[in-house]
Amino acid sequence: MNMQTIAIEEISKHTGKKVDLRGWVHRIRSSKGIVFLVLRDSTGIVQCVVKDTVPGFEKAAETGMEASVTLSGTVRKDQRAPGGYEVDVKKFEVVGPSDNFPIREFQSPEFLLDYRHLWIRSQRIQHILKIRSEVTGLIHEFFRKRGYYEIQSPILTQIACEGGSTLFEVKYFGEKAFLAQSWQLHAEAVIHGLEKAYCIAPSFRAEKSRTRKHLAEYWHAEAEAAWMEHEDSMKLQEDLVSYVVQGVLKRRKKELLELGRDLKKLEVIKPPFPRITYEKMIEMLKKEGIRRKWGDDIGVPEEKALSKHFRKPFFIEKWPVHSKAFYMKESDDGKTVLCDDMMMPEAYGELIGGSERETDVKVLEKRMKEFGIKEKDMKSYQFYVDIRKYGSVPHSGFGMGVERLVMWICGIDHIRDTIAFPRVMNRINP
Ligand code: NSS
Repeated sequence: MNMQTIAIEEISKHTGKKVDLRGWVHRIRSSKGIVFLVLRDSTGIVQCVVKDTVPGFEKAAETGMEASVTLSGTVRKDQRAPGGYEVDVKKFEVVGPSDNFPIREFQSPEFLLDYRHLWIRSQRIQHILKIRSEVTGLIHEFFRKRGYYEIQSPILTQIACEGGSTLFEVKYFGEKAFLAQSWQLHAEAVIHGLEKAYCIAPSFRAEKSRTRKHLAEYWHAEAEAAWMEHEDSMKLQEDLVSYVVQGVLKRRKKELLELGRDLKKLEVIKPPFPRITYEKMIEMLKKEGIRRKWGDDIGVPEEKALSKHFRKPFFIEKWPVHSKAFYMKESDDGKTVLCDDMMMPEAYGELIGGSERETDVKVLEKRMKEFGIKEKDMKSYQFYVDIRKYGSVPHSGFGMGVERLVMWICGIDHIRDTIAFPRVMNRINP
């Protein structure tokens, strides 16, 4: 299509002038010799009026929702039109017809997921995907400004970074392999050369429960740095989240407002974020009438009770040794590890999991046994232990769920709409 078309968002600059437009039919209705058609492109929507004197009027009158069209017309200011402008069409053509578009108003979430390949055109999903694109762009920007190198790590592995219960198994030339749960264990090797590394990559978790915030395939923004201790890692995490949120506020305000997001909830996101220890968390929960004993994990009721106390994201640090992963460095108290979970406000739950890593080979090997890594599997982890034997340095890192961040920034209630084609337990299509 070699027409010199303009984007719909540019329409106000062309008042009184003739323009060429192309896009899809968002809505259409006709009455007595006139067709009102709302045209959509990736930048917005505009109402176009086709009268029966216009060449192509018959085609316009028969056009179905979501047909692709090109048209030429004159831009007119009109307070009553959505967006404040209207186009008086002089010429109209259908590029790709569309009969009986299956999506109508008020359809169930499951129906919309079955037709995700078409629902993806909706204004709502487009706003979210634009915000998502901004989020990943800002994450890259943040790390690069701070001298981090982007590193890709293997997706096919034989190691379980986050325990065996959520591994996806695949066949690897006759051997058993898994889809990566995290880049972390390989990244720890990389930072003994590059010092600072980050990635945005897919991670896989065979989550066997249906929740509002778990995907089987999600995008994971992870960072790892040599010489970085637990405290510095938390500073990096709060800086990252603040940078992304402020960036989205600046660049995607329109989409946030269209989604009905309360911007005040985002404006306050600036460092520092409050910190509480796991021990303090148990006390806070007790005051809320929720009893949790040392070593217990928390779920949605606890997240809700805690988040009432915070307007910003907050850290829960220093969890009991055996409640987290094998690789975390033991604190001086001997019973906790130097780790943090960053929790989102408004009861959105965990956004980031991070820790300083254990560097003592003996402690690490002891932990691997305690966490159930079998002797026969040890050869796959040998590289990880090896890193500690040759010029080991204190180091830390963390992982942030991109969809979790997008979900909270957009203020939406289910993670599935933060990614173009969600993968959850009962769905691998389209
Ligand atoms: O399991 S984590 O808590 N931590 C790790 O994977 C570390 N190895 C990361 C690291 O230190 N490099 O996952 C990190 C984050 C977690 O806080 C969530 O925001 C997100 O990854 N996450 C998920 N998002 C969507 N769906 C699922 N299933 C999911 N699991 C974790």
